[in-house]
Amino acid sequence: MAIKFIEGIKPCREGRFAVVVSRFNSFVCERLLEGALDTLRREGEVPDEHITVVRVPGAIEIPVALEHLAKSGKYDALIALGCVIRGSTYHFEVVANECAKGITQVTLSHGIPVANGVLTTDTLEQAVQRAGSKAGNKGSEAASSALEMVNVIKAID
Ligand code: INI
Repeated sequence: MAIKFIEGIKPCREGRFAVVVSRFNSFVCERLLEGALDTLRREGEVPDEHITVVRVPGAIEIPVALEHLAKSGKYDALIALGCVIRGSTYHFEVVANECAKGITQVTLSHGIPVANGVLTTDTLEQAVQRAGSKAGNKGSEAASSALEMVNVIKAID
């Protein structure tokens, strides 16, 4: 008996994706969005008409937008992009934890991949490094994971 391996490939021309991006720390979040869109188009070969971008005020609002997108049944995967910086708020833990918890809840309750591209850093400098400079682009990584998971789930089902 041969082992059956299920692995996602990246091109996903038929897939439909929604990206939820926070406006808080928009300087960073817009770079994450650029990375995510670039990866969906180039790696995933996803046509623009299969991509929806939803802007929300802050990371706290990301899960509720994800919940409605998931409930609509129109998307194969969702991508969450945001930036929570410890130095800029006394309620860093609340914002970061509630956002992460909400993302997990949506992905498990609807059974669709939600890629977590929400940065949580101590400083703005660390965030900038993860948004397209020396530490890569977390938005692009999240999009890549969403592409792979759509194909993995298709292969499992
Ligand atoms: N939202 C963020 O996305 N990042 C932050 O760093 C942040 N800080 O620092 O407070 C933040 N706060 C706003 C929050 O997400 C909500 O938009 C706000 O509380 C209204 O519900």
